Amino acid sequence: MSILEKISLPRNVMELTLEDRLVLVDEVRNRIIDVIHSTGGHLASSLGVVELTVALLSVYSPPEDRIIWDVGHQCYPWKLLTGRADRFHTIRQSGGLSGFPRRDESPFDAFGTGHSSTSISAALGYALARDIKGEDYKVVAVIGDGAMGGGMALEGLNHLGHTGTDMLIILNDNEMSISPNVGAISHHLTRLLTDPRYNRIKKDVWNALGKIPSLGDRVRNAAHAVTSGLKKTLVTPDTLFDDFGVRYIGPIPGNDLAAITGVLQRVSEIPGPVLLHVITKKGKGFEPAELDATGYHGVSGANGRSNKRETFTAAFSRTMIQLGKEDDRIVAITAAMPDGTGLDGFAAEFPDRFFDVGIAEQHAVTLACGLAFSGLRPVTAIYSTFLQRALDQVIHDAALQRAPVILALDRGGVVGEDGPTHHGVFDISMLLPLPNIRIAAPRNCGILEMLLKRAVQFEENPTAIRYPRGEESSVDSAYPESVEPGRGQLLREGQDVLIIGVGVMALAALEAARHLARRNISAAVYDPVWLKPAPITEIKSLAEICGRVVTVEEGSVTGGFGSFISSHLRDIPVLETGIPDEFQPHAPRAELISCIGLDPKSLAERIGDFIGS
Ligand SMILES: Cc1ncc(C[n+]2csc(CCOP(=O)(O)OP(=O)(O)O)c2C)c(N)n1
Repeated sequence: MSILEKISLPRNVMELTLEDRLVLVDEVRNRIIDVIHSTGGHLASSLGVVELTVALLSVYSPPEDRIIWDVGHQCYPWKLLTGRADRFHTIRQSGGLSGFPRRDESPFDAFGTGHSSTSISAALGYALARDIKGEDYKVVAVIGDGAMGGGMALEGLNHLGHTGTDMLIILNDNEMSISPNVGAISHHLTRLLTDPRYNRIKKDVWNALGKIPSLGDRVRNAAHAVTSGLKKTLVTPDTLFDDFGVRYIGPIPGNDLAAITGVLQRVSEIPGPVLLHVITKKGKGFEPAELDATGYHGVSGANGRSNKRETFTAAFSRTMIQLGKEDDRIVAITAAMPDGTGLDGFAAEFPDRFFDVGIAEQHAVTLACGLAFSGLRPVTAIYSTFLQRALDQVIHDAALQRAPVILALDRGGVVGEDGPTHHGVFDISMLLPLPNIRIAAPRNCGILEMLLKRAVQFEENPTAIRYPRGEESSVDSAYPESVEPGRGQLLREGQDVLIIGVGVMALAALEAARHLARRNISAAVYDPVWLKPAPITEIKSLAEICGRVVTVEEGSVTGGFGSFISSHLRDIPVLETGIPDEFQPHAPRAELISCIGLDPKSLAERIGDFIGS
């Protein structure tokens, strides 16, 4: 029986000897590599924190002590060691474990995450509640160097120092966000790393443990020697965090189990706000991931994508390079996702016109407004789900002031295995009520290209283009020369019902119309292309011919395009279909779409019933 198999509760980790914990580290790492190879998931970040997780569980006692993981994508070792090892193979599969911490999955997950930079605020909430209620437990936020640059983390830090409460922040520094980390905080951390004191600590640890850590008493003694050796060097004055009122300790080698456990033990006894700076290696223990931490940040499983057709991201990427060549007003902005958004190509060609602002979506949008008012044409590429962070910036800075910025919203719709924190299903409902904004949703890559080229020509007002994750469909890749705002495209004529499909849902609608035709129902299919200004006149006249309308969108049905259209079609019955008013779980995208009833067959049935009624 492996040691991992003996861990049914976290306290079992505390009961292990150091040598067993060292074996456990290897077992956890191997298990993650095996499982994520077939399921896909966030591999490199989780591999980097195996020692840190074992150390945390050797010192703290969750669930009484609250350990809060920022972003949560590095929680796989945590899941394995907090009673979920037997279900770990189900991670990210439908009905299985989530790829992120979830309060409804385990009492050991103190705070649900997926979006970045929330851990300090959440942990501080716990710490202040503990103080008010006179309770006695420890609170720890574990945050990466990428997430630390996010606005919320800095807001939390600002408040924490002011409260002076007892709380630990572990800053897990691997010098990487998804891509190499950027910004002043990142530079500051690197400077601390190159401080001779850190190298001295590393040397001490190395000497104490011996080159190959052998097991037995030697390791235990060595660990003790390390911790006492560190006593003198532990507390390094650091003006940045000390000025925030938070005691800075570090940097500490975080992939060294004996060292990190010993240091954590001591740090847990220091009262007040403390920040422990821990250095880890992203992808640790799996060579390909160590060498390419960006490529292995998130990996597809063995049954991953087919990659036969062009993805929307790739189409965006190539169009941006083309636009960059043709028009030197074009600038591009990403919030720490140059690869995911496809802006890496533009960045390589036009480094002076590309800005990676770190995990800072709010800044990314407002920065674009300033650039736009100075005559440039900024394209800010953000996943739909992360635009949620910057809603006020879109309203107050872009729409109200009519800034000609382009928001390229990738991953609009359900995204699949990353689940509810990452589905991009609220963007249409969020943006539709905003005056001045244009919103478009292409159903294929050609239309995306056309829309982007059109959007950069507008002299005034923001334009949001939302497109889904993955490849375009093989059903239809034809596209028109140009579709102006307020005009759409009739894809199929019909007399009994008008189906309006938003973005790729227009293609599901086309398929549904073919099913309906077999039942002698003649359905017209219309792709509005522009959701705002919507092609209302065209829709009204088609609706009058058909007498009934069905709207289909891969977005929240509440406040969505369907309800917007329905408000314009007073006397015509409208069936609005889309994402129902509940958070969608994690599962493959196609499976979610059919569960929601947005696949062509389900749509045809729903439409048939609607007509029958
Ligand atoms: C608000 C928000 N924007 C973007 C992301 C996408 N994202 C996930 S992990 C990550 C990098 C996090 O870097 P870091 O905190 O250093 O953790 P590491 O992966 O290096 O361990 C990013 C940008 C996100 N989860 N949340």
